[in-house]
Amino acid sequence: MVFNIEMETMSREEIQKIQLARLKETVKRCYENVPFHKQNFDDAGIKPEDIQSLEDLQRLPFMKKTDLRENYPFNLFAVDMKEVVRIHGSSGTKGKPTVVGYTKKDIENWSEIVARAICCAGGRPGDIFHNAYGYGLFTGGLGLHYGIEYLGAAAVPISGGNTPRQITLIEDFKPRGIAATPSYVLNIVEEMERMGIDPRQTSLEYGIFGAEPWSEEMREQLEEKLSIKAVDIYGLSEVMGPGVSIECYEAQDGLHIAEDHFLAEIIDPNTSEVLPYGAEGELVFTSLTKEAFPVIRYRTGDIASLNPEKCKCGRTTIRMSRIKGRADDMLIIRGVNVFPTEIESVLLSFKQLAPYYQVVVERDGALDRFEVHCELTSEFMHKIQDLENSEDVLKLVKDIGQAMKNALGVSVLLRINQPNTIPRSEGKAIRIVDNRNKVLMGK
Ligand code: DLL
Repeated sequence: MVFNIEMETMSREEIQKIQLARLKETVKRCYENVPFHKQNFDDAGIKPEDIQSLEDLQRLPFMKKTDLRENYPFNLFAVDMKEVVRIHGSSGTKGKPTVVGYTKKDIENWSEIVARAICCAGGRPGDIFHNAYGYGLFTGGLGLHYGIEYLGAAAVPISGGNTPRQITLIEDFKPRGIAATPSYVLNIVEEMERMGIDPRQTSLEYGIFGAEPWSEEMREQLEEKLSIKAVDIYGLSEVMGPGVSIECYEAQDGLHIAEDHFLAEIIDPNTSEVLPYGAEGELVFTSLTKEAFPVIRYRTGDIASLNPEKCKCGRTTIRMSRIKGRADDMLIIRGVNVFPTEIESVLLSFKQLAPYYQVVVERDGALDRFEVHCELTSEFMHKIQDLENSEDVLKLVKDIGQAMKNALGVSVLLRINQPNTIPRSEGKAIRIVDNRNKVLMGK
């Protein structure tokens, strides 16, 4: 097993040297093998030989999700299909799925990247690892799976769903690690409580959670409820899958990018201008080692910032902040930009609320109306008895309203429901329900 841990503690000069050599190879591979890239480079008047420094990256054109759709299914692949050993993609709920491919070498690299990520989260060889990410076209399940095996840990490939069975296996197999979306882990915790099992008493010691935006307050709840360390893992199928970056368990302060495989930039989403470290903007990734599906300056749509400071864990790799949200999911409420994670932070700071919520968007004449739907915990419901006529609930609504206004700079409509009314997730939670284009059927 080759484990390139030293890549994580190199000096900036050393890592940049490796990055430049790999960037040159990637650019050449794209230019020579993918007509889409050749055309884009020619249009921009750039040849692979023009890339002589990492700064030259900025001369290259961006790639977007629409480029993947327009080249569906395999036209962006840079190798012969005979060399492709795996295909993943998005579910395609918004049109054609986006398709990505991997060679044997790509899978080997990805496995190593994820194995390193699990170590970063506190995992080690010999662990039993409960993998509740969905197995299938989605990269979560198989991505983690190969990394767990590469590390020399035992993968429990349970996938998502069938929550009572998940709990039986956690009780019986006694895993140290667990991976799932944060929203699904909450669902597992709730089911444990329903079954009379104390979630703090399981064998679990660390959790690797991601694939959807989540807040610091959500981390606190998960760590408290399960008595574990919870770290954030990021990735996207277009760039590879899970493992592009991950927090370390020592600092839990930003996600270390696997910089020997991915180059990150932050750009202004409106002007495409590259922004300095610390500035918030859209994350852009260039792959450095991928063979089957290399990406050049891929615009992720995810909003974050970059921090080049050495971490207290000893790693020197650039860290990205938690993802604030996807640019597509940004709500504009009476002129103010709001991400669901910001709403989550406020809601989860109220112990009377269960950690489930949705933002429902309706058309109200010519305007959009945003309603935040949340629910009470069973304990609080039990205490107040009557949701409609409780002084405590009135006070709660007022307090949350004020806290939202302070945090977001705008007031939002709040709907507080009975316990168990917001849909539970088995994968990525649906945070925004957009009813604006819903056609009303019937009489
Ligand atoms: O979600 C890959 C993954 C699997 C990451 C398991 C982590 C764990 P996609 O289905 O292609 O891939 O979705 C990628 O999900 O562009 C982000 O918007 C969002 N996302 C992924 N990880 C995080 C995270 C996988 N930690 C899209 N925080 C990305 C916030 C995340 N958003």
